[in-house]
Amino acid sequence: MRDAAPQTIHLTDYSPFGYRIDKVALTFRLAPHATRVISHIEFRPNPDTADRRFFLHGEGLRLISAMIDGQPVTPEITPEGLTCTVPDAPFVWQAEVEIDPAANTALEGLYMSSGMYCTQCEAEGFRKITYYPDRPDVMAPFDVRIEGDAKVLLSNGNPGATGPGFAEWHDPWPKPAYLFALVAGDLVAHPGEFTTRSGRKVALNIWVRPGDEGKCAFALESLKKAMAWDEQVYGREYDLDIFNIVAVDDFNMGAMENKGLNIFNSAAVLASPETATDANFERIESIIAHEYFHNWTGNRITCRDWFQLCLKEGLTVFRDAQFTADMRSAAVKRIADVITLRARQFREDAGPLAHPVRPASFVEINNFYTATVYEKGAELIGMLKTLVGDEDYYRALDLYFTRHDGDAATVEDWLKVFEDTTGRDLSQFKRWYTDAGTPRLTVTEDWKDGRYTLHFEQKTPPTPGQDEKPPRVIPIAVGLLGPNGDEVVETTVLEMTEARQSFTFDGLGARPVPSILRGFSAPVIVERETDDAERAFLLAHDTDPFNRWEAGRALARSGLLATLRKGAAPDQRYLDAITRLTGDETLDPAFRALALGLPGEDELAHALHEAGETPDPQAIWEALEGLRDARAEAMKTLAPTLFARHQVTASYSPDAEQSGSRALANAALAILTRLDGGAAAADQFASADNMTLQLSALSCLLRAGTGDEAAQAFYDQWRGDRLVLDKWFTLQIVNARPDEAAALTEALTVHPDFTMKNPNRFRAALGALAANPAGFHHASGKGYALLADWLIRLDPLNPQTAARMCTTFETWRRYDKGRQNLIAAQLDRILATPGLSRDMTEIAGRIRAV
Ligand code: B3K
Ligand code: ZN
Repeated sequence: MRDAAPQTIHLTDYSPFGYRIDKVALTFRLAPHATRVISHIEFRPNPDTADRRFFLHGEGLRLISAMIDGQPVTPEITPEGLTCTVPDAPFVWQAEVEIDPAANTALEGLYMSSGMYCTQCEAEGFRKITYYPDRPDVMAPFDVRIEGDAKVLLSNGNPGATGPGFAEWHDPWPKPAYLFALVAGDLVAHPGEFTTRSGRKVALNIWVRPGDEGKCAFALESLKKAMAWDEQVYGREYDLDIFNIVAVDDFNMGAMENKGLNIFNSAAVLASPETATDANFERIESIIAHEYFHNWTGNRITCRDWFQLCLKEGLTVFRDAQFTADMRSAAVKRIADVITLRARQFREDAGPLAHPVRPASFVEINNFYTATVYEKGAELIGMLKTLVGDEDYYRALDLYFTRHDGDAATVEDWLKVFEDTTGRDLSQFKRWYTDAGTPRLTVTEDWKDGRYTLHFEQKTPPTPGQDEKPPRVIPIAVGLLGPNGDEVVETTVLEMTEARQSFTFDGLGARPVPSILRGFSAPVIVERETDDAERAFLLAHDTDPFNRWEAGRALARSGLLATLRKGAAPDQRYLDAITRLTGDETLDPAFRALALGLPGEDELAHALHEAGETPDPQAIWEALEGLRDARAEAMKTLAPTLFARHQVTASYSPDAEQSGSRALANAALAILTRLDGGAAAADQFASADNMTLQLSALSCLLRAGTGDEAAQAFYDQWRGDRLVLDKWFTLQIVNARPDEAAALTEALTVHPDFTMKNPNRFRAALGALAANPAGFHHASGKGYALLADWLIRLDPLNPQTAARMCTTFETWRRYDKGRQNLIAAQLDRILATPGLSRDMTEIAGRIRAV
């Protein structure tokens, strides 16, 4: 149990630790319920501070013995750690503790998953392994000896001596404790090799449970591509003799970048055509790259404190997005990223959990691995790159790597390398890091005597604890199109720094149509009076693929809002435009598949709320269904043609080209299912030889209400495969009708294959309910009560995953009084739970407080 009134940590309270560490040596004697950890740590006073308090973090440890310079000591122990009197000179701390990995259900620290030992130390898990200054600014080289009877014993760095029942590892690169890792189990390797550009041969291994060896090839290839890409684009080479990746079934997130020993959720590594979809393959490629890229942006240069988390996460997300853009289609990647940013980060920024990219305080740092820190953090890097230009961006990065290699750095250090490289003053840009909230960019225009002027006004609404928002620097990429669709002004970046600012374009023959915020050059909301004719024009002619997609999305959204507000029939202009665009065989199929996506239920609810209206989740669901039906009617000739034309006949590859074709064919199948009652989907389900086809067919059938038999067949076929079974749970729930979703979820949570101990399975059921907004927000309140029940049950076992899932409630203030009361009652019930974790107390409390 955590303490009753959790403490708030403030950025302004930072002070360096009083000691530095020259060396750490750890011995692990593994036993499921009684693992012994013996530490030998060489401390010396830190010359940068006079503070000589000696506090070591430690939680849930049984201290067996402690010595300083070989003499037994009796430290003072609290639930958070220990203090001890120490010499005012270099000294050696030695301790032995006992821990219980088999009882560790929080999946933080050393725990067991399917019989193997593994660790997760970021952010503050190392303190559950041994007493240590568990803070990222304390860096040290680690030697590790593992004693245990598992076949494979792994830790960070390069391998040392091994023998029966033991293995030693040496990591020469000083690292903070959060990058420590240990794995022990009867694993098998899918091996490979990479030679760096300076000729270092690196052994690569993907370690999995026996039986999964056949699902590693793609991850290994992705790793090699990432290693080569980081050399080519950022000049960064790998720095150890070995790089190990381990797949673990029970894991709280996607993966973890421990030095030389990445640990992955098995869902983010294992893939075969039969068991993984194209989207899974793409996600694996990008997560493998993300964790690998952390070797430089995160590990070699780490964070001074957890407030600087965006320094490694924002930058690494930006780098992995660049990688995916290079490996696949840049336009498709950008559109997909903006869809996610708006769905997750804009939502967060508009609600009670809004916080700056660099938060100023936190209670539980695990609650700050958010869309704001990650995705908006990445947008800030993209804006900097746009503002300084590519050449200066890479020069600044070179300086960052040389100046800060081996450092625990800050956002100030990061901005300073850009200032020193370019001579720019970035103090105004820094507001993006310190101020929460999504700026609204209002655009008006003038046209007079061949002179076209764009007037911009920026305003950021208040967020919790931040009422005033001074103007920010906003890079606005703009292009202008002539009346017949030609581009008359190519993409130009306007740099807005004031609250109000105008930009003029001269010498135009006719009033242009503006294409504003091309490539989504800043994470803002553009507000501009426009009409559907102009949107349809941009959808047909814009040369910027992002804005072309955006025009289609806006057209769909405005029609849907008209249906919701006035009961208007589905918008014919949208139907015509989307049919034309989707049938245009000169366009990339992946782009067309994305263009066929409709604004989500949550996006529409958000739009109504922003406009001061109260969204009705059921009405939103019906409006979308109505539009889908109308679109099927409008595409009744095109859909079967598209479906047939984009079938892939070559043998399966998850590459961009084949994935794009399958995405379009599957989007056509969803349309077709509304016309043929599911005949084509049933055929595809029966004949599919890969998961992308099988799953999309099942999804169509479930959505049509004719999927029960297929769902049973799918279960019978895949009941032995944990990852595929997760899909089975999710698909049924996300496709359930609003009035059935909560009951179905409840039924599935008592299915013998459901377990809350596995975060993937928990998310597959309860996360899927959250992803079905009309079901979750059903007026009965059943969805709210079910989620709250499960969060209360999960919290004592795994507070991190429980708290993350609790954010589903963050939009509660959007809805009508009835729903608000129902949700408030559930939040109160959660908050009144005795022994509620620090994680949940913070999240549920912040949500309830608004
Ligand atoms: N750095 C880890 C996330 C750790 C989350 C701790 N709650 C994975 C990543 O972003 O690469
Ligand atoms: Zn990361």
